[in-house]
Amino acid sequence: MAGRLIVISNRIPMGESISGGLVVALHDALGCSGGIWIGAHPDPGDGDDSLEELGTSPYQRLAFRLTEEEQNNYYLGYANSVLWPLCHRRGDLVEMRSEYETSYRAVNARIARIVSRIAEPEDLIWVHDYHFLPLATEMRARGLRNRIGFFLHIPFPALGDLSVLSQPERFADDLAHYDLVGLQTRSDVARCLEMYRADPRAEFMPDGSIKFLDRFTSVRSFPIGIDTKGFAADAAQEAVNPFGREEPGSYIIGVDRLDYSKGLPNRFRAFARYLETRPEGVRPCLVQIAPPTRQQVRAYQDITRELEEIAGHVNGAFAELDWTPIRYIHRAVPRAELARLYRKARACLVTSYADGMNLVAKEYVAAQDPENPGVLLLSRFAGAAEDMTEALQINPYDVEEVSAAIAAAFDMPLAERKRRHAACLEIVKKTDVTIWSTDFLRVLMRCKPFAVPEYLGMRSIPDPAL
Ligand code: GDG
Repeated sequence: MAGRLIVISNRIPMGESISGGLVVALHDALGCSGGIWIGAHPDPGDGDDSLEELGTSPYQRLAFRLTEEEQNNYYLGYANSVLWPLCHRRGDLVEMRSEYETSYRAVNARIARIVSRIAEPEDLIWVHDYHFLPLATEMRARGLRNRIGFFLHIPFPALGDLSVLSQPERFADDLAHYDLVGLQTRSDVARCLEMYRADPRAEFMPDGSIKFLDRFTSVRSFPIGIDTKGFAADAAQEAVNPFGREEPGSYIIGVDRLDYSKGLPNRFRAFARYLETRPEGVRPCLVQIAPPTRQQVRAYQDITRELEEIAGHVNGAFAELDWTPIRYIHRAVPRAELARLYRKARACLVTSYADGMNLVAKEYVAAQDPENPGVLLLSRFAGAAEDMTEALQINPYDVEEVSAAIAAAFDMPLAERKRRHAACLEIVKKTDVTIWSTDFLRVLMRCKPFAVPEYLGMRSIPDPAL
């Protein structure tokens, strides 16, 4: 790569410890090319254009600070109370306020100013997620001609749902300022292309790219994955015992940020239904790790309360002196413990109503002992279900079906568990996070440089690949 890689994401690793799939992948990609990672500092600031250095080796980490007002209106507001519910098919939870969108645009304009100051013509710019949809529009307006890629980690919205936005036509326009738009699945790509097909400003080119007004963009799927080897190694570490003396017999695991898109209430209901219908069967625990997230947003306070109530009811109805059916942990657990928890669990429940990919599904598979693996119960609405066809796919809206799938997981013979696990593991390896980032960057590097209208009298940068 001739230039540096500049990554922009809302979250940025703060300390020296590099863990978590995405962080590891971007860390590796940046480590190879030498580059810059820009993200939001968790503490508030006065919202100026300055960047704070968090570390320089093996690449630079730079943080901008949001004001409290920006944190409320841009982050909790437009990003997480408009775009997040919109993309997760929860239009009923969208909270429209004009100050949210104003702040969202203003923060994107500020980050564009900052990036324009530091980017050199040969640098590749990789923007992450729904916090920064209009960032390329703002960067192009400031004259940046670099190749700019975008990756959306969450589901691409359905065409009809975009009408929730005050100016839905800006969605297609903003995305078309990127040279490459990466999405998680083929279904996401289909929805994105449907949006462009319905837009008279877009034209499809013979090479599959889209001409939008005077610009070209490509849309492709790049299913994200995990650091498979690293995760499997953590899981096999026998020294780590997350339960101490309180180890349950057989248990099912669930690991999710406490988000309404993850279908947790129905998961608890389905588990209760299993206990009800199988009084003679295995008495497993459901170990649910659900660290809090976005707690200032009303919808997240509601789901937290609802889940506590359901867990209370289920435990009240079924618990015995020596057995608690649901162990609900409303905080984060260390990564090595998590890996170990996955390995020992007889099944993993993923019940998302909508999910870009769902890394938990891949982590669970990577963590298993191939000689005695557990069973993955995977919502058919998670992006991971598109390729992991040998998981036990479930409809999370159907409590009876999920409860029957729990029973099937406990009854499943070893040979079938091994066969299903081997097939899923193959997919997890094929979509390893390093493959994901290198594939994306390779395609981005091959994109034609940003087309500059002739009448502006500018020259586009030469393409070394041509
Ligand atoms: C978004 C998209 C897409 C969870 N609790 C703990 C913990 N975690 C880790 C898991 C996993 C990650 O958080 C969650 O990733 P998911 O993919 O399941 O879901 P989102 O957070 O919604 O992520 C999603 C992803 O972006 C990547 O593109 O797959 O669809 O929504 O890695 O292990 N980690 C630790 N303790 C916890 O308590 N250490």
